[in-house]
Amino acid sequence: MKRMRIGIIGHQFMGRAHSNAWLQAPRFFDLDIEPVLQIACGRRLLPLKEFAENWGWKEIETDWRRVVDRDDIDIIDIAAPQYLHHEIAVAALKAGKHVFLEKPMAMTVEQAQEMEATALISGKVHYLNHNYRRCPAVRLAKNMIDEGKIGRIFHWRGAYLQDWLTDPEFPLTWQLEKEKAGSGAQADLNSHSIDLARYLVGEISQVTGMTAQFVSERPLPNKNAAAFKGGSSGEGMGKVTVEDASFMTVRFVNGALGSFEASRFAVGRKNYNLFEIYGSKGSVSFNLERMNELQYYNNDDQYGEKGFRTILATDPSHDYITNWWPPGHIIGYEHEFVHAMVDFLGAISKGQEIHPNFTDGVREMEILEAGLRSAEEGRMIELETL
Ligand code: SOE
Repeated sequence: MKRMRIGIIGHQFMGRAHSNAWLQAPRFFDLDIEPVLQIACGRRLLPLKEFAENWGWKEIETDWRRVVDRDDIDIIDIAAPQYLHHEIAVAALKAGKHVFLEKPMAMTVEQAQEMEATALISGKVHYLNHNYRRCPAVRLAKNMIDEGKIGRIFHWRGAYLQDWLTDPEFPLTWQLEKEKAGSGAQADLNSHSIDLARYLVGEISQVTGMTAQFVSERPLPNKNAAAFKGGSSGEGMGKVTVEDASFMTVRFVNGALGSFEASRFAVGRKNYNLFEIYGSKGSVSFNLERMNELQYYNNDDQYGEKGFRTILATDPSHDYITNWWPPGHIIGYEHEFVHAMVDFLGAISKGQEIHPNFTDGVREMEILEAGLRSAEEGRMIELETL
């Protein structure tokens, strides 16, 4: 079995989700490549050391350049904040590494374009991790749409709603700083919805956007503060420089009309990543908080017996399920990351592409940027004019 050594950059929420997935992938799936958790990289030595020991990373390093420059590293896993994505991904691809990159792709369209060009020239596998594409229930929706079960699509409705920033005392973590996050709910949450909309409905041609900021300054964070995990330093306040909510309406190239709602102030919604797709022959609806289920309305059902039904996507016929448990023994958030690692290693072994890749990422960045530009300028943006 071919072994491939991984260097991971970042050890917070995504570092944990990725480490778990690299370990579980060979335990539940037959792989041609064995992933080796070789070296973990982060800025703070003590938490990095604890992270490496907990997950079994063999070495640690505080300078990502030294990880990228190592000849014995085959894959670079970028699980760091997006302000680091461009520099690390370009360097890793130029050093001949395959790149597994956490979303969102970059800070700007220009950065994303350079990452895509470098990836295409490198001939290496480049993957942008939008984990929700690899939910069995989302794959079921994709298969039903591709088989024509929904017919001509009229509408997409995406709503990615959380509420972890509603408390004005929640500290100013990096997700709230433009120079580190690029933007707020738009890049963090609408990026996921845009990826799912492109995957399930198609490309977007026109965008209008509107944003809001509800809390303009917050307590400075302590060193342990992170997404969903507060902790103030007591050293004063800092300015929030991103939007708290970002809504868009779009026209798809195929004529469908769509809407996107992204907010971290939707009190009561924890990780409510919802989409609804309405077509001529039927409709589907998915919500990550009930991630094993797909709602389906079949417009060809018997008159008087029509209604949305709940499909539990845990049968052997549903993608990935045979490698886990019997029907009804549901899977969770972390399993999508395992599926991503399995497909990423499969793409390397077969010399194939995996989607979403950096070309998908450029499309996504264009739509993200169009939404924010529309909100700023108060006009609809035609995407090909970007
Ligand atoms: C915070 O909003 C966050 O961690 C996102 O950054 C992730 O992409 C999402 O999957 C969960 O919530």
